[in-house]
Amino acid sequence: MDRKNTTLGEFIIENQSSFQYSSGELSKLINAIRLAAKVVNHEVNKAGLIDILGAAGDTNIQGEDQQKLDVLANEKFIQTLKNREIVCGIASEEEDDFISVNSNDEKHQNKYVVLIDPLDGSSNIDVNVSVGTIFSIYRRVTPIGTPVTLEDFLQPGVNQVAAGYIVYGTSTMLVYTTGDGVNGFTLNPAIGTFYLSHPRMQFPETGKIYSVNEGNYIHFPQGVKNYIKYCQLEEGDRPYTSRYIGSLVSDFHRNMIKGGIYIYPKSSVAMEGKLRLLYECNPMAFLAEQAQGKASDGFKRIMEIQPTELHQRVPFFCGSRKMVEKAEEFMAAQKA
Ligand code: AHM
Ligand code: MG
Repeated sequence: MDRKNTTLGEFIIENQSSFQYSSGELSKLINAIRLAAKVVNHEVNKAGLIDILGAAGDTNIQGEDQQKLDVLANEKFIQTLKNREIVCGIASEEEDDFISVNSNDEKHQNKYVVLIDPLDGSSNIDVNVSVGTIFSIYRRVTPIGTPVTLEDFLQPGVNQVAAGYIVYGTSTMLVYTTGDGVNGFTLNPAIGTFYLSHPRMQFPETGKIYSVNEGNYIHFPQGVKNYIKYCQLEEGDRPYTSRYIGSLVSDFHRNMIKGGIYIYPKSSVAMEGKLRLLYECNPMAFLAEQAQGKASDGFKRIMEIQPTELHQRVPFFCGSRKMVEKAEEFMAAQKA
């Protein structure tokens, strides 16, 4: 069979039996995400046409302005997951607290929780730059039929059952893993179908792109400053190319295809960095590792961090394995 003709729907069915503890529930869940992705894609595409641009006039829990499309994407994903009754809990970057979905009702035997960043990089919408959705799926740790608790969401990334992102770019792609490699599907907008366009995606072992907001250089730890200087040095295959979209999903996607490293370090003004462990770093780390790449906080593996709060932030170094290891060497040398 020509793999390029495989639709995401077919792929999900074909691969269902390879999931551990497969019961079809995870397949249904990924199908629901696929559906919500199409709805959000439709809205993102017409952002410039209708009056949905601009701030919604509200702020999220981190005190940041919410864009209208953030709110809309949040609603669409939550609604789709809730209506189909396929999860027992949802946590979103845009919600203060987690949401229980009939988890205390014995009739509902759903065992998965979803953590989601409905529209990442949304400050880019007004200027027609790619944005993304990031999702992460865990099995609940508390008993089925009892209310979900914080414990079900505060799991280390190694417990993820599936993770992925949708990039609303020049074309829209859904990229995901269930722990058996990473596959990318491109949306044919004319018929609303995702096709397997990027089977078995892998980060090149090393690359020539570094992605970091260098405007914050002065505030970076010495280890990061030294690594950036290393990237810029004329030696061997360096200097590297600097590419920073400011949209994690897009920067990650490009680096996975071309080879590169993305860094959002801690700084003297943001002691834990900016990105959220549960909604952004863990899912991207799972994808990176499944694509032969690496993700760390500069010192240790992202997926082994035990979360302590829903909206926890963490420094993030992610990309081609050898590049992340080199950055870690610079961090270790400075112990910061
Ligand atoms: P958001 O979740 O509020 O959109 O923030 C996350 C985004 C990432 O997509 C991006 O890599 C980063 O913030 C850019 O931050 P900065 O503008 O500080 O470089
Ligand atoms: Mg985000």
